[in-house]
Amino acid sequence: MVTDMKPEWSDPNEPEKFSSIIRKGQEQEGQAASIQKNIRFQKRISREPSVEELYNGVLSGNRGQLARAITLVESNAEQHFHKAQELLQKLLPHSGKSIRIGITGVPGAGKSTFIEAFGTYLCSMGHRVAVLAIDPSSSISGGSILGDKTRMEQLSRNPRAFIRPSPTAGKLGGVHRKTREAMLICEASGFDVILIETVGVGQSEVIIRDMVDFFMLLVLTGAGDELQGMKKGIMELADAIIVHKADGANKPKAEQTKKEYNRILHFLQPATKGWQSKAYTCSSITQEGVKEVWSVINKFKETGKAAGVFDERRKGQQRDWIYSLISDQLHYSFFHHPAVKRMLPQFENEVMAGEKTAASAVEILFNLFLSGKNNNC
Ligand SMILES: Nc1nc2c(ncn2[C@@H]2O[C@H](COP(=O)(O)OP(=O)(O)OP(=O)(O)O)[C@@H](O)[C@H]2O)c(=O)[nH]1
Ligand SMILES: [Mg+2]
Repeated sequence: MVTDMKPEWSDPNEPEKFSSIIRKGQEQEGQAASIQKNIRFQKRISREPSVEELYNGVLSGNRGQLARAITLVESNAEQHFHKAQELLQKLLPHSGKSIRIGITGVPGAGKSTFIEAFGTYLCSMGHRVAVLAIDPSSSISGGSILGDKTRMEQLSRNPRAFIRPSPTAGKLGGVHRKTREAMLICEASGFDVILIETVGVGQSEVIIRDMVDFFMLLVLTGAGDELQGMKKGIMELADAIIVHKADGANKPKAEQTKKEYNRILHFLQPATKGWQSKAYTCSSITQEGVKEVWSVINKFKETGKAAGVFDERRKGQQRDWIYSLISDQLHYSFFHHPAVKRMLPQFENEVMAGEKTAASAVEILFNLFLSGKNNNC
């Protein structure tokens, strides 16, 4: 008989998302004792770890506890939010010691392949590398870089690396907060290079720029049209532009594209005060240029630290974070307010029918929200 029994732990807010059903077994003679023993064992391993256990696990570099700690901050359950914040508060003094690198580019630019090559190189140099992702499509399609693990095969097997697919958005803050908090946990666990990948299609590159020290844009060869079509905005965010896949027959074209980007970059507002963003060529297949990217990042860190720009940016990011959390929280509270939820569809129709102005609908909704009342109007 099929029952709807669930495991000891499943997200109470999304119980239907539990991924399997459990079938009752047929008890064989003499099995009772061993089943009891097994149940006790299961209980021991499936118990949720305490904040203290996670804290100690993360600090000692225990990968299992690190993954659990990130799962906790990614949880959409309300009771986990407070536990996660308690953990983060304790870990905060141990975070911040890494170089945070953002990598963006159009789909197919080779971001994942670059991370595989770059990350593997850094591990061979004795670094510990954590790879996180902001996937703007994940909250819609459920996709993530999980599939990319196959493209980061070597890196995902490297004991010095840790790859975490992108979280899905939830109610207590979106993907933004979760990625940022996952980054702090990885730092506390001893990862000294954090790589954050995002597809450059919209707002995600602005979000990523706000949480990293160094931001790079991966582009493909293609002069003229493609370059003209590239949004100036995204180029102005980049500390380096990497003309990727500079190998084989593509190499001379890549050199040419590099020159063209350099010409444009020269006229743009620098992304970081005192740093001239430049274009470089690189191939993740032949590894040519991979080392150079790391030297550029080190140079950037050195000059930025000396000029105080590096620490200034981090402080500014911490401050801005408060505001993005406030807006996340306000957004969530407003749209989940029972009266707002109830009245909004009606107001939408009235506004569309030209019976009410949008501004007056918003005013009524805000009055309802601020009064805390759940009644209809
Ligand atoms: N020739 C050449 N091909 C490359 C290089 N890097 C990546 N590729 C190829 O480009 C394709 C896309 O690479 P990905 O790493 O998946 O690109 P991505 O930017 O992560 O793509 P999305 O995750 O879909 O946004 C793959 O077929 C790679 O084999 C390179 O350095 N040289
Ligand atoms: Mg990818």
